[in-house]
Amino acid sequence: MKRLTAILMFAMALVFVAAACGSSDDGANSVSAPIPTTAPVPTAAPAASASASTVNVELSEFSISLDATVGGAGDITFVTTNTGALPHEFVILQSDVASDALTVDTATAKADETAAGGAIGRIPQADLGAGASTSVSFNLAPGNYVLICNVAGHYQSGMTTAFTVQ
Ligand SMILES: [Cu+2]
Repeated sequence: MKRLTAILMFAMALVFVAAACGSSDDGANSVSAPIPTTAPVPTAAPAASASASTVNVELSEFSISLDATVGGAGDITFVTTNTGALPHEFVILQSDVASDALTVDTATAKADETAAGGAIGRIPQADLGAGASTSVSFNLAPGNYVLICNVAGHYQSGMTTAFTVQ
């Protein structure tokens, strides 16, 4: 008997819902929501996109990828993340040499940082183990830069990319 009552209650509830739906159709005109006639006007693109002050850097085997290749002169924060399985390092060279044309010292299997113009910033591999993320800021003057990982063999394997400050 309890079960029958429950079924009846359920059936009545369905009828009520159906009736409610029907009546809402009738009243549709009275509840029309205001329709926006103009889309939101997008604000001007931030200048940061042209010359970033924060650059996200992803290091892995064997590449360095940036989310911005042009930075604005002054303090630039590099947020580096090692998504690879090996420790990497992050070296900033101010150099007019093409990023893939640095001289490699055959004895050490490393790019010759001095010949390239000298390192002006570095995150050592002790701070960039697998999965690590490190953020550093450097004050950079306008010019051409090459960003590399100079763990032995890594530069030659492709861990290099160009960066420009303007
Ligand atoms: Cu590396």
